[in-house]
Amino acid sequence: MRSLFDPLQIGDIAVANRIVMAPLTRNRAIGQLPNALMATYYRQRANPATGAGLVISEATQISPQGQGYLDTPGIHSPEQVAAWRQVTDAVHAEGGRIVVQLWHVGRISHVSLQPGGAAPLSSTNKVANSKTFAAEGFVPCSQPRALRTDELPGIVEQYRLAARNAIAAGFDGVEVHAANGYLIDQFLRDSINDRADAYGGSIPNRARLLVEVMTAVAREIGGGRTGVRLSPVTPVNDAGQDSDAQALFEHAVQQIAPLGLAFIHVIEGQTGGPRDVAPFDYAALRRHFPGAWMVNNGYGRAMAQDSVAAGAADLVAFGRPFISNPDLGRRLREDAPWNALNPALLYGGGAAGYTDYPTLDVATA
Ligand code: 8OZ
Repeated sequence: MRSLFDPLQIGDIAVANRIVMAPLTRNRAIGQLPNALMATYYRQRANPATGAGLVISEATQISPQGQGYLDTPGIHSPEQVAAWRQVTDAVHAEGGRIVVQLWHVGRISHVSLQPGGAAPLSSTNKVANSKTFAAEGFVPCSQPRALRTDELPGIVEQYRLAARNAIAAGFDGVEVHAANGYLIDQFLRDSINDRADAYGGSIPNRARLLVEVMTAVAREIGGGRTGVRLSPVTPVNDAGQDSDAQALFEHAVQQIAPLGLAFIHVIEGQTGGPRDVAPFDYAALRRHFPGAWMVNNGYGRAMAQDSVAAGAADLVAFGRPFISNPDLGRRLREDAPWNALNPALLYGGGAAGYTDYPTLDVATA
């Protein structure tokens, strides 16, 4: 029987176990640059003997316009690429694997974070009824500007160049962030996308940007180093619900499956919330994809073990549990208790609530 602790070949990436550290926004990249504190944080979680078999980095903007929150890292400048090296080297020194999550927030942004104070870019001119975090604290999302059709090749190009930068920075691959109501999701869903061009209306049209991005990234770095994160029914970031999420996401997966992707990562239900927020047949989605299937959202030890043992998932991503338990892998193995999370220290700040959560050894010493 398959176990959470068995190795797996994910496309071109060999992982030592099925435990994944989910992408987690922590807002410690001052000036959009990865730093030594971040390298320590990732290193603490990267050794497969005690931590994750695969680390997915925090969401990382592919361009200046792709930023929506203060102090999130970028991967679009030479300085950022060089700064990521300390993180990828630290993870590899522990015997771990790491992919970077490529992110464009679209309309989930604020003019104060945009170059020249310009309007954030989206599929639509409709403002998101949501908040983001800027220098002045939590602020309502700004009025976006709908991208013109002739601007979309430039967006695809930003993803391609970011993927190239990822390899130059020492990452083992990338995960394209197509979830949680950010740019690609703003094109996918008819609850947001109100376009009249080839990128709006029908399901194939709304999936077009995702398919073009995945194709460009897979061509650039290889499908075997490329994954994608989807969240078919999450309502977060004012994403609403698509009128037929099942048909939309089955079409999307059918279209990208021939690219030979390393993995698909699915958030089941509402991100960080209830798993049963809306009906969705995830098993039907998986039937369209032959690669590694990664699941996420509220998994505990028994549920994760059962999922892998039953073959329902190949990998399980843990988010908040990995924040408060750097040695979550060991705790899963030994069925040890988990440290509680301090939600006040999630976003921004320094080492407190970031690199100071105790391992089992420290806690029992
Ligand atoms: C929490 C806070 C800010 C951003 C996501 C990148 O939900 C995020 C995010 C989460 O995917």
